[in-house]
Amino acid sequence: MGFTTSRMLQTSALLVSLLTATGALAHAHLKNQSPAADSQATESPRQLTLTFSEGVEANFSGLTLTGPAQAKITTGSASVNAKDNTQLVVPLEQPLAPGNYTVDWHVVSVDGHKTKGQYHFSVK
Ligand SMILES: [Cu+2]
Repeated sequence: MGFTTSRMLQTSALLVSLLTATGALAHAHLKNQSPAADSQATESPRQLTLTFSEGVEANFSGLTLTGPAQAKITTGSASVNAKDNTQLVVPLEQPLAPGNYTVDWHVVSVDGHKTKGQYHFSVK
């Protein structure tokens, strides 16, 4: 009986670690973005495009854009590309003044997991 119990515990510990590893792989990580992180755009972008490793849910995903002097920039609402649900698109309603910008993004991937992060770009 002791043998069976410890064997069962081992098996469930293995299952838990396997499930955990699979869950971590399924999270939406930011793969690339436009304007690119740490890049300098020569003219104001019309939109911000963020591409993730997994599909994301538009209703629970978005970003805040902070500009020069910590000013919060009003953007259009985030949407997911109808042809590619790994792409989150945020239109800009007015041209960005020259300076440094910070993007704080948060997404919920199609598997229901939340991820978030931050990157910077600048406009010349
Ligand atoms: Cu996940």
